[in-house]
Amino acid sequence: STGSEWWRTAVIYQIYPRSFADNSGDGIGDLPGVTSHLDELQQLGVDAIWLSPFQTSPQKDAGYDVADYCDVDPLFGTLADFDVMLAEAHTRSIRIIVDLVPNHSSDQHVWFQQALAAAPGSTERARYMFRDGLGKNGELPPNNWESVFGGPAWTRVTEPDGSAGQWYLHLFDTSQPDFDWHNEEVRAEFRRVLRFWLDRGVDGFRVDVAHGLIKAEGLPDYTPDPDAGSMGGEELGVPYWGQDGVHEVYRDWHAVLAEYDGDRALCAEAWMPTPEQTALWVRPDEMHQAFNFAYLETGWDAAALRAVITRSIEAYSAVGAPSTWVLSNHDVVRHASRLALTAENPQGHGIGPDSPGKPIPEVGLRRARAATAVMLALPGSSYLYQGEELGLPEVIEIPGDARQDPTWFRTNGERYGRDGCRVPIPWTADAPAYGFSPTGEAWLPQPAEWATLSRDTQVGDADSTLNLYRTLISARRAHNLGAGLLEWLEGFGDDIVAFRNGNVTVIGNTGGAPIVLPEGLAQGTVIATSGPLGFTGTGTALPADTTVWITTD
Ligand code: ISL
Repeated sequence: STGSEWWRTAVIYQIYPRSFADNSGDGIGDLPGVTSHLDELQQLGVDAIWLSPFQTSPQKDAGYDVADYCDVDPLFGTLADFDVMLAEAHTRSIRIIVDLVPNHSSDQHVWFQQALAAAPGSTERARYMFRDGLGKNGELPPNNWESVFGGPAWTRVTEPDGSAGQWYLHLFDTSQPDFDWHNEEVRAEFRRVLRFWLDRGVDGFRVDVAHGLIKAEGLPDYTPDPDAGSMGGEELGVPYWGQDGVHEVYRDWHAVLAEYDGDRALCAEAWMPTPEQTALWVRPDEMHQAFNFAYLETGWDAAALRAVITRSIEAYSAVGAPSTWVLSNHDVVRHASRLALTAENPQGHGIGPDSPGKPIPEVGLRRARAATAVMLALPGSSYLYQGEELGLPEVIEIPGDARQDPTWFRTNGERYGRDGCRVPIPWTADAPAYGFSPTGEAWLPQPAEWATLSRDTQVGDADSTLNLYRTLISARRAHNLGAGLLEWLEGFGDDIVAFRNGNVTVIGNTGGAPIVLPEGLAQGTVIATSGPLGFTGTGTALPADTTVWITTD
């Protein structure tokens, strides 16, 4: 990964630090834990790591509530530990991108504490979104917006003199006040934060809620259409997502990164409804990548996959950006469960963490392997989420008193939240904590099946999910698939995803029955397969829920 614009073709592995590896023994993962497992990531073959937040935080939203953007939370180690990790990663040719959370800070950030102590109308308040309430005594919130985590998006403060006071906006938890991005002081501060990490040597940033920084003028009421989905459907009507002014911020950041050598990159978490809308974030003078959530939201369904892949490649290449592909992250149900057959969700559509149903684990894992084998053959850059290379399922049985996600608390247990995809990684089959922690218990309970899914258990098994990922990533590199061009193959039937990328032919079977491969392909070399192939009287069969990579020359 030394070429220029490495991010165009990279395989990027998301580490959720609190659940990756615990070195200190407190049951929470940390940066020395990351350093101690870099060899395994090098063997997996990833080009870069994206680290979810490790900065100073009271951890009300697992670190997405930052109190100091330029330091490491003691839970995760120190800045010196960060520097060691970065250097050790670079030694192994693994780049590091860090999470940046600009939409909101923690309520423990010094600026918010100053804002609370200052008067309405002060410069301290102007860094956040304070407003007077409505009603006779300001007892009603300034508008009807709801928090993404449930409940109202406004909280009323008590003024320094003890009176009931103004309200502040928080699109997420009450502990995550939104910044006012029209404020030049906020903009200057984030340029400083970017430079702080760029100077330390990071290769880029994943930008949290990159669609939310600017709110519509006048903060108009907004009532979501329940049928349109969380993003408000294809109409750009949500007054806090995707407002035009947000792009100015990223043009500014693009210029900051361009001052540095070494191809630093910005990746937008802009959860917009369509690839065309997301592509606005990756115009040539803005960010370099944007997560393709339309792809993540597509189930294991050939017609839907063909459509979203075509549409994504068109939308991103129209602005000169690479497509990205992603199946899992720390906010959604793990795809080994999401893609499983359920009565309500026959093709695994949807991403809701809140009603995963009762997936059939064998079907889920088979489809997850097949879906990953499609994804890693696509041109562009792919994101992996820690644990998917082990085929980890969503953990559904977490007792209420062990749950930690604010969504669970803010909805009184009506929405499970995202803990099920955040359960600490099993490194070994043994106690304590399946090798996650040297002592003590993992911060979320780990299920008994972690023993058979552990990395140690899988590493020597040629058919394991771990070895499938290793094979796919190394074949992807050997055949330069990230930089290739996709050419659809016709004539395989509705349930089949079939394409060529360079000299590799990829056939994925999303249907319920095996298909017989045409003779030309059957005589080729199978360079990777997500599951065992079958044989019928007439030739090689590709079973249901299986993807194969074949070269014919
Ligand atoms: O916009 C959305 C749809 O309502 C959300 O999906 C939103 O994009 C997403 O929740 C943002 O997630 C990120 O920011 C959150 C944090 O809790 C998540 O973990 C993070 O990935 C607040 O910082």
